[in-house]
Amino acid sequence: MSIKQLKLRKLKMKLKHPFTTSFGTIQEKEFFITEAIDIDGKHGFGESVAFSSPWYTEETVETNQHVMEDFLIPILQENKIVHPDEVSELFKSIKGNNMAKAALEGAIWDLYAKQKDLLLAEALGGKKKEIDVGISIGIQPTVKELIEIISQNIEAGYKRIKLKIKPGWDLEVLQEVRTHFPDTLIMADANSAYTREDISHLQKLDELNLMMIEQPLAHDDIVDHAKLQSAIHTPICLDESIHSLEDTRKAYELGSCKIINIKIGRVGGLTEAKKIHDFCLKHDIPVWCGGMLESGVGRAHNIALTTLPQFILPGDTAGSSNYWEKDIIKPEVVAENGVIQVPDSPGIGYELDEDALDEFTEWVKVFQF
Ligand code: OSB
Ligand code: MG
Repeated sequence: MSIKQLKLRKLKMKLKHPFTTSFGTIQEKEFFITEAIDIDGKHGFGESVAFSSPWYTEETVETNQHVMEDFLIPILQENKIVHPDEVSELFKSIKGNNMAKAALEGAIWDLYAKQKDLLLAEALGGKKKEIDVGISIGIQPTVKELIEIISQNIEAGYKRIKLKIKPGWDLEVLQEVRTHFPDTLIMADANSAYTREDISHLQKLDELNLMMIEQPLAHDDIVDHAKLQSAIHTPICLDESIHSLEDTRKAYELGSCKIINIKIGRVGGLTEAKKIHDFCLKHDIPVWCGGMLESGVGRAHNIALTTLPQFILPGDTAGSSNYWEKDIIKPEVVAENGVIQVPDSPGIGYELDEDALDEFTEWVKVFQF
């Protein structure tokens, strides 16, 4: 693929509204935009999705930088790549650190698609021209405010509403929400806030007709989730616990969940995401694409992945304006009535907005190949 240069660009962007989950509040997103450049001057872009603190999983912005600079980029410098599927193979000697791996692999996938004059979606084998999306709503100061925000997002046409929950902000809140919105597709995401001691409490959520409950138990568990799934009717969706096709297979065999949330960063890149997708397609497991409060570049990758056929449930990739005053891509991602049109130019299909990039960039490092 003749990569000539790789750029790491560190950005910091302030979210329009703080986003509160069971593990804490995120107000600012620090991340890397990766850029792979070939001898013809074509550019491929990726994004690192880890947060500043290891609250969601163990990776952070700093561990991403360390692992990319000290281990992954040297591997890329030493090896020729013909197809982006080879990247995850090359990275196998480095354990874990999936978000760091995905950030680099993503830039290479985008570059590959542009070299072949294909949409990234097409390069992955995706056929959809538009995708359905929902929205994820953080924990709010009051139920009244939550209900107001849900109303606005139903009005905006989002295809499903995901609500963050935690002990003390769950059953009663959801009951009130359900009373206000009897027919809305609603799901809850606990981000690992419960334990097996809470099984009888979680059984009470069955009365709420939720589409699913996402990651109720520990971030690294699939055993207790199986126990919980056999005790509740609401489908469990795994997020944090799934890092690979192997994890997916084991969760499926154990009965730990009925739905999988695929996040490109958490599984180490698009190649592994596609493998998980293909397994789920074969075994009739519904999947959807999760979000990590990404900028436009990460959002574009999510859109491309979601064009694959088994993404039958609406994902978390809401429009740019839900997160940012100004995104770093042109045009920004727009969801109209909960539908995003897949862009139709090569690669990720969006241009980088140089002014916005300059505004949010803290530093740039260049690696020669
Ligand atoms: O668990 O899906 C999650 C945001 C931050 C950390 C974890 C999660 C989330 C979201 C929002 O639910 C995703 C998004 O809108 O990008
Ligand atoms: Mg989640």
